[in-house]
Amino acid sequence: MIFEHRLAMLSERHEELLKRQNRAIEGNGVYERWRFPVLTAEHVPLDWRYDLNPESNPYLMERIGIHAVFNAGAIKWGDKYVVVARVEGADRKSFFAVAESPNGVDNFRFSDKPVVMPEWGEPATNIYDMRLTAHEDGWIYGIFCVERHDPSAPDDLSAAVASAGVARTRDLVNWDRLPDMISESHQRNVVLHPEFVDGKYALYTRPQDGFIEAGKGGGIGWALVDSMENVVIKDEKIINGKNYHTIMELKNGEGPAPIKTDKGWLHLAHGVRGCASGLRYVLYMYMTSLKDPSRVIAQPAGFFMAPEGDEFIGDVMNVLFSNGWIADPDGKVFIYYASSDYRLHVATSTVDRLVDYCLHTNPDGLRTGASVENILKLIELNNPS
Ligand code: M1P
Repeated sequence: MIFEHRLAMLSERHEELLKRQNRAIEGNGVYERWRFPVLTAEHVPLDWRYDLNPESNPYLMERIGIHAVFNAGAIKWGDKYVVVARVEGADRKSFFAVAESPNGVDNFRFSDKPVVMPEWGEPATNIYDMRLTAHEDGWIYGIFCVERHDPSAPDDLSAAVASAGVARTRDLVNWDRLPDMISESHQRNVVLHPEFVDGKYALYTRPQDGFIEAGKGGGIGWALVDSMENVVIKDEKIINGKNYHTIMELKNGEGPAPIKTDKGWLHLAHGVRGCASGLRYVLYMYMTSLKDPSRVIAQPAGFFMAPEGDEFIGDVMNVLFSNGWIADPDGKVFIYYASSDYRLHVATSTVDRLVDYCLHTNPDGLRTGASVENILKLIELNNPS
């Protein structure tokens, strides 16, 4: 009786959630947020969480707890909007799961099973934050963070090493795992550029001295490599660094693979600063040159998006993070961003609007006086004498 009642209730609620229609909220002209998160722990299929046999689970208890669904890579697949989400269990282990939607803003449904990512080398303790790149070599690459306990600090249970894992697929189901990238630094937030540059694969990197702390490292780096089959990051140059009293004072990292436009490459990234309540993660944008994708040509001051309302609250408060977006052929852009390491949202814009935002927003003058000058100039333009 309990079993039947609970199963009917759970199935009905789950289906209602999956079918819930989303709606756009009028924004600042640059993008629109959408009212409901597109994926949460509650969207995860019931048969991943519950033993659905009344004999072995008469109370229909949740046997496997799922805590959060967040930082997702994204790609258009035929006419479907597909994300490869980071799903985190109650046991704090993350794994990847593919979900697709017919319209990019609601009705996301997970595939039948989570992604089975083949191991490489010492099995990872945790894997997360996949960036998907449909490369001109014909493969779809997924680059993600691979986390293992730091072997040099066996007694420190929070000491970890972050490296970049590499896998590639042609169908988003079967993944070939390639060797993890070799780097002198901790590497998280590594992203593959979609085109060859000077005949080489181009990577956005994020060298750090420690697992959390950027130390002397940090900034978004750029490295060219001959092959994705044995990546050794050697000559890295910082193309987008940190600055005092900015939204990226502490560290920053590339978001999804950049979008090509006729005015340059559009980039979405995250910037981190420290404050009394901890680390604050916001999203920002910049553009690089078509001729040289490592040369920044525009960067609006400050954040593009920061947490609002419920987005502030979650497992890790005050965080927006994005590692996936989709540009449709008609120029519409779907930005998949996660809030507070807990849920996945969508915001929409267009290539034209994002380029306009990048090219016509003042850069950071790095001091109060410069910010006030910009406001005065705008007031003058709006009130010609
Ligand atoms: O908790 C916020 C984010 O922290 C890390 O990002 P970064 O490497 O830039 O500090 C990642 O663990 C990311 O998944 C997480 O959202």
